[in-house]
Formats: sequence, C-alpha cells, structure tokens
Amino acid sequence: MKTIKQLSKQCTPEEYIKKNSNYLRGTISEDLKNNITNGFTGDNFSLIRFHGMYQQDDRDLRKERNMQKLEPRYAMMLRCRLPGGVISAKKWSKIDFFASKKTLYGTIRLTNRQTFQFHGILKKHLKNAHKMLHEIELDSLGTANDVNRNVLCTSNPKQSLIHQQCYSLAQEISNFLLPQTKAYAEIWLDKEKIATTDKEPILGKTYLPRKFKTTIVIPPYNDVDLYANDMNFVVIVENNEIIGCNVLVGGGLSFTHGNKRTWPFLASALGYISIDKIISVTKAIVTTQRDWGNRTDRKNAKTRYTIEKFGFNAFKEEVEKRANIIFEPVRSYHFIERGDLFGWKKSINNDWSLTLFIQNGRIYDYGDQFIKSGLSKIASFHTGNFRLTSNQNIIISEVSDDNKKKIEEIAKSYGLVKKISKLRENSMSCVSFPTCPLAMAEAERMLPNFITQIEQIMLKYNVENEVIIFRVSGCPNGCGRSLLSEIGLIGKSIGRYNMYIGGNRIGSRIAGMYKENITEKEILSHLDFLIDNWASDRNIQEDFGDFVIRKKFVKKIINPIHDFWS
Ligand code: SRM
Ligand code: SF4
Repeated sequence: MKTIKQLSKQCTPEEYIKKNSNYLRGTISEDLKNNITNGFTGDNFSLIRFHGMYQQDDRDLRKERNMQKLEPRYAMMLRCRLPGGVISAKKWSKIDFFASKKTLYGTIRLTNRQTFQFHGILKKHLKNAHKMLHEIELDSLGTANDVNRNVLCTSNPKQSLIHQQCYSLAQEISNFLLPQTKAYAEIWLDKEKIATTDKEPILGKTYLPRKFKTTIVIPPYNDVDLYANDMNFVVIVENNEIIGCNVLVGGGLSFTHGNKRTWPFLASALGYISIDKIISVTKAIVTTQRDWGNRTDRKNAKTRYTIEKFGFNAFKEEVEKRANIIFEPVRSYHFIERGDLFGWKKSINNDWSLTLFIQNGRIYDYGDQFIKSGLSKIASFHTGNFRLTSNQNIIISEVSDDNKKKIEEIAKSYGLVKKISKLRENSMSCVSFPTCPLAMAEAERMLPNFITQIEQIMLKYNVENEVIIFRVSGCPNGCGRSLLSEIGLIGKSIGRYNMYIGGNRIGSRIAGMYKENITEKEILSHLDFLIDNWASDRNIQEDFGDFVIRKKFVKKIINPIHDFWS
C-alpha cells in the first residue's frame, strides 16, 4: 500500500485530493458557512464537482470586476442526473420555477447528455437547489468529475416498448455506478452523519482516473453518438424484445491543441453478450478502467488511452475474466441517422409525442419564441413526461388525444414550433462563453447567426433543403461533439477556429482538419467554395461529409492515433 506522500509524488494532485477527501466530504460544509467569498476554497473547488456542481464566474464581467478590485462573479453551475433524459412534466414545473427565481441567468440549459444544467446559482442557494431536486426524487450525483456520467439512451419515441426497457437499463446502470458515499446527503440534504464507514466497492476510494461515459443504443438511431463514449451497449432486438447487446468501448473526442499524445477515438466492439450479463460486464469494464487507467497524467487517463497502453485484446481478456464471460462475435446492426424526429408522432401505445427544436438546448424566452414560458404552460397540465434528447432538444411525450390539441395551440402561440432549415435542426454547440472557464472562442452565442449565413450559401447553390451536420465547440475538449460532424468548428482563440470536415451522417467517422486557426469570415468563404463544389459535383444522394472525403478535400481519418495529427 502506498503512503499518501508517495501517492502525491506519483499521481496527479486530483488523486491526492480524492484520497484525502474523506469520501468526497472535504471541508465543503465549512465553506458553505463562509460568507467572505462566494466561491469554494482549496480542494473543495474540485470536490463539489463530485456532487454535480462546477464553480464558474461570468467571463463577460471578469475584466470590469477585476478593475474594481472585486472578487470574480462566482456562481455554480449544477448538472442534474437524469438517466435516459426522462423527467415528468410535474417535475419540470419545479425546476422551471427554481431557474426563474434562484439563478442569475433565469434559464435552463439542456445538455447533449440528456440532462439539464442550471447556471448561476449563488453559494447561498445551493442547499435549496439540492433540496428542491431531492423533493422531486432527482439529484446531481455522478454528473461531474471522475465517475460514470449521465447514462444516455436512444430517445426515439416511436419505439416506446423497447425504449422503456432501455430506459430502465439506463437507470439501473446509472444507479449501479453511483458513488456510495453518504457525503452528498449529509452536506446538501442535512442528513445526519451515520457512524459507519463509507465504502466504494465499484469506484474505489480514489474513484475513477477520469470521467467515464455510457450509452444504451437502439439501432437504427445513433442519436446518442455512441462512438464518443467509454462504454456502450447497442441492443439487439428479436420479436420486439431485447435479447442482448454488442458492447463497444473506448470512445472520446477531446484533444489538446498541439499535444500529439492526445487524440479523439471511436468506441470499438468487444463483442456480443446476452442481456443478463449487462451488469457484470459493466462492473468488469469500469473496474478494469479504475485499476488500469492512468493516474499520473489526466490527459491520458480516459479508457481509450488505457486500451491503447495495454492493447485491445488484453483489455478484452481482462473484462472477460472479471465478468466471467466470453464475448460472442458482434451481431449485425446498422445506423441510419442521428437527428431527432421533429413534430408529432404517434407511439405504439396510441398516445402522442411532440419533438421540439431547442436551439443549443437553451430554454429561455427570446424574440418571438417564448420557449421557457411555453414549456412551463404545457408542464402545468401535461400528465406525461418531457424527454431530453442527446441533440439538446425536448420531446413532450405520452400526450393523450384530448391534450394534443391544447398543446398544439400553446406550441403555436408561444412560438415553440417554427419552420427552420435542416441545417439548423441538425446543428449543435457547446455552452462556451460566458460561463465556461475553458472557453477559447464563442460557440452557443455565435451559432444562431452563423447558421443564418451558411443557410444563405446553401440557398445560393440550391441545396437549402439538404442536411449538413454542423457543430461548434469553444475549445478542443469538444463538448459540442464537433469532431463527429460533417462540418465542425473548434475554438482556438476569440473569433478563431480550426475547421474540421468529413465526419459522416451516422457519427462513425472522425472529421479531419481542413484549415487551422481561421476567422469566421474565412470559414464562410471556405464553406462557399466547398458547398458550391458539393452542390454541382456530388453523386446522387451523396452527403456533404462523404463528398469532401471522396474529393480528397480532407484526409479520411482511419486510425486517429496516426491520422488525426498528420
Ligand atoms: Fe463537456 C468540461 C459542458 C458534453 C468533453 N464541459 C466541460 C465543462 C464542465 C467545463 C469545465 O470543466 O469547467 C463545461 C461546462 C460549460 C458550462 O458553462 O456549462 C462542459 N460538456 C458540457 C455540455 C453542457 C455541453 C453542451 O452544450 O451540452 C455537455 C454536458 C453533458 C452532460 O450533461 O454531462 C458536455 N463534454 C461533453 C462531451 C460530449 C458528450 O459527452 O457526448 C464531450 C466530448 C466527449 C468526450 O468526453 O470525449 C465533453 N467537457 C469535455 C472535456 C474533455 C474531457 C477529456 O476527455 O479530456 C472537458 C474538460 C475536462 O473534463 O477536463 C469538459
Ligand atoms: Fe467549455 Fe470547451 Fe466544453 Fe465548450 S468545448 S463547453 S468551451 S470545455
């Protein structure tokens, strides 16, 4: 057993913080009583992430507050845990109320991992936030830092029977992998400290080496972008029942500008397992990553680097040994798309669902679109659920025939449904400025107008009704999953981006770098050239991403470890 001193020498400071935290307690409770600062001090800055919160400050105000010698405008972002993205309309009303009354921005932000974030909660309101969530049987455990994150599950409302089973699986896996420490209940819900010893049988005392992401996927829809995740279960359905799943591991999209020891990678298949093996295989994969993952360099700590270091076969054999199984050959499946199915759809239970486009997942009222008020109005009488999609959109589901008309009228009068281009429907951006501390360039705030300009180019070349998957991330962490798009931007500095092209429609190909460090104006000029070429020279039904690869405008990324940087 290594001493903490030895550990701190070899491991990253984060490992030391986890080990010393008394199962994630740190001195968070003391900091909550400290009125001198609106922030958290020392290790608590990192530890609150294990409880689902990030300390941020408004970057638009940084300079001014600095000049006035004021503390940065600290406030917390809180991310809820919502496996499979399902929240009842009743619960939505509560979170909507909280966002309006107790956050600095008054918005709710849907994320591309099927959950929502509050931005701008002052330290003094944090306990209220957790208590409110607890009252509606929600929490923010396991949504940040070195644990398994919100478990994604295909949102397609048409396949509700299978979806229901997958949704239950998503919940089961999420619960199975949750931290067991009572720290969350003690600190945020004022539960009395129970005099027992905490144990973390799955995650271990120092938790995972890095964040870990899981999906459950129902082909032919890859809306969850499975290839970007650490552990994925692609379900195989026979006679309308899930019989098993293919297991894929080692996906991830982030890299660091200029650091060739970092690269994006697509999840690859370990093999097929029957449905009853899911939990034992989950445990085996997570504990292998826990024990084998790199704890000395956080940039090389995710599952894909563990697999690269030990070899795919060694990783697979270890998982087989730990789960006491042998993977069968992969069963056949295919994907047709990743987008959401907008508008009204009848489900197999004969009720209805309405999928609404939410630009970048931001729930607020703007212009002639009263998204927040409209959803709030619907939530006040809707008896079904809201389903959040991995594309940052929302599905109002389980709508009865009686309520359909009422919801239709509200959707119309509040501007919830608007005719928009397919380009916009398929667009996505990360949050970036002003709240993200890691942002290098604008993303959420630049995307709407930028899309308008690409729409004009598409109109010019008569392809305005076509789909192109366009995504923006404010830095190479790649939260907007730009590297799995047909055109993806990744922020370099204010107003400048790397431009990547050549991902495919189903999200199984990483885009390659077309131009480095260019301005928005330059990007539009390159797009004018490329879209003109695509419009005039493409094969029948050839997607933009496939076209730019065939025409060699960009190199096809086959093995990202070598190809991404060359
Ligand atoms: Fe992310 C960090 C927002 C999905 C890769 N991400 C962050 C932080 C928390 C910044 C920070 O560490 O201080 C961002 C908060 C911004 C804000 O103000 O809200 C942030 N990430 C987001 C969200 C909200 C983007 C969105 O617009 O939807 C997504 C929240 C998902 C969720 O509900 O859990 C989000 N982040 C992703 C994805 C996409 C995905 O998971 O499908 C990725 C790329 C896939 C991957 O993991 O490789 C992603 N985020 C990162 C990374 C790079 C991790 C790495 O492997 O190196 C960071 C930085 C880090 O962890 O050190 C990061
Ligand atoms: Fe922030 Fe970068 Fe993620 Fe965008 S991609 S939310 S800028 S960490």
